[in-house]
Amino acid sequence: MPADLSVLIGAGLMTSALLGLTLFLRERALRSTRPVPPGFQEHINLPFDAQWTLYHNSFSLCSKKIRVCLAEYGVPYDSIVIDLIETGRYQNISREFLKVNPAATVPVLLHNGHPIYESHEQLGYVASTVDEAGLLVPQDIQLRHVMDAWVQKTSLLGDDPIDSPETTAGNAAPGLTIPIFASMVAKIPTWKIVEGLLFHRIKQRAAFFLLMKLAGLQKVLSLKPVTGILNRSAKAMAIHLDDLEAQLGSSGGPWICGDQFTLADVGMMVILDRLREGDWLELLVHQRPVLAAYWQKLQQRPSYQAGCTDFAHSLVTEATVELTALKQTGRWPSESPR
Ligand SMILES: N[C@@H](CCC(=O)N[C@@H](CS)C(=O)NCC(=O)O)C(=O)O
Repeated sequence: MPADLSVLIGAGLMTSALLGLTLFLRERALRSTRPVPPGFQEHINLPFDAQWTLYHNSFSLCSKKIRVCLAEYGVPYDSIVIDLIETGRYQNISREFLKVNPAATVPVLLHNGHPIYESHEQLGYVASTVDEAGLLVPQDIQLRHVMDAWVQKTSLLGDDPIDSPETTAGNAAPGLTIPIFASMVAKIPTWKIVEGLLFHRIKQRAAFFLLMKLAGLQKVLSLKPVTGILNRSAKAMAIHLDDLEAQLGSSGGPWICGDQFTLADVGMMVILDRLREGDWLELLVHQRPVLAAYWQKLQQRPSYQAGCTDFAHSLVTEATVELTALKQTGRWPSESPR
C-alpha cells in the first residue's frame, strides 16, 4: 500500500474515533444523572396537563404501589408509561425522562407540575392532600404509628435494592425478582442493555442485566452469587412475613391496622403481587394461613385490578409461566430457602 494512502486511512480512522468520542461525551453530558432528594419539590416546575401526572412502569413494584394508592382514592391522573430495560428499553435514561427525574427511576408523581420523588413519599403526599376524611389513614394516633411503621417496612429504600433484604419487605422483594428479570431480559436485544452501561447512573444494575442476558435464565439460577441472593432474600422475606402474620393476628384483621384498610396495606399488596409474579406464593405465603387469607382479600379490592392486573406486562406473564414450569419439573429452586 502506498505510504500516503495508509496515512490517509490512519487519519480517517483517527477522525472517526474522535468524532465518535465527541458525540458520546456530548450525549453523556445531555443525559447526566444524579441522586435527587426525596419528597415534594416545590422549586421544580415541569409541564403538565392535569392536576396529577404519574410517570410509571407497568412492572415496577413502586409504580404499582402509587397506582393502587391513587385508585383507592379515586384520584384521576395523566398516565405516562416509561419503559425500563426489563420491559423493553432504557426509556428511564432518555434525555426527556431525565428532565423529570435526573435519578432515572420511576415512579415520579407530579402535583400541578411539581415532582414528588420516592414512592413512599408519594403515598404520604397524596394522603395529606386528598385524605381529609382519613379514608386510608387511621385517626387514632397509635394505629397511625402502626401504619407508618408498615409503610416503612414495605418501602424500597436506598440505592442498592439487592443489598439489604433484612431492612424491609420492600428491600427483600428485588432479590426475589431476579428470576423474573432473567426471563424478561432474555427477550430484550443486547444492544439495548449496553445503552445502560454507557449512560445509566448505576452501572452495576446495567451490568447485572447484561450478565443475565448473556447467561440465560437457567444458568443465572444456578450461579452461586445468585442463589446466595435468592436464599438471603427469601429468608429475609420469610421473617418480614412472620412479622406481618403476627401483626394481622394482633390487629384482629382483616387489615394491618384492624378493620381499616390503610396505606400500609397498599404497600403490602404490591409486595405480595410480586411474590405471585415470581411464583413464590407457595413457599412464602400459603403456609401462613392468616397471611394467605389476607392476600385473598387484597386481591378482591378494585384497586388491585386498577393498579396491578390492569397493567400486566406480557413479558411478566410469560416469566411467571416459565418459572412455574421450572419449579414443577424440579429444576428450580435447587434448595429450599427456609
Ligand atoms: N426508592 C425508590 C425506588 C425507585 C426505583 O428504584 N425504581 C425502579 C423500579 S421499581 C427503577 O426505576 N429502576 C430503573 C433502573 O434502575 O434502571 C421509590 O420508592 O420510588
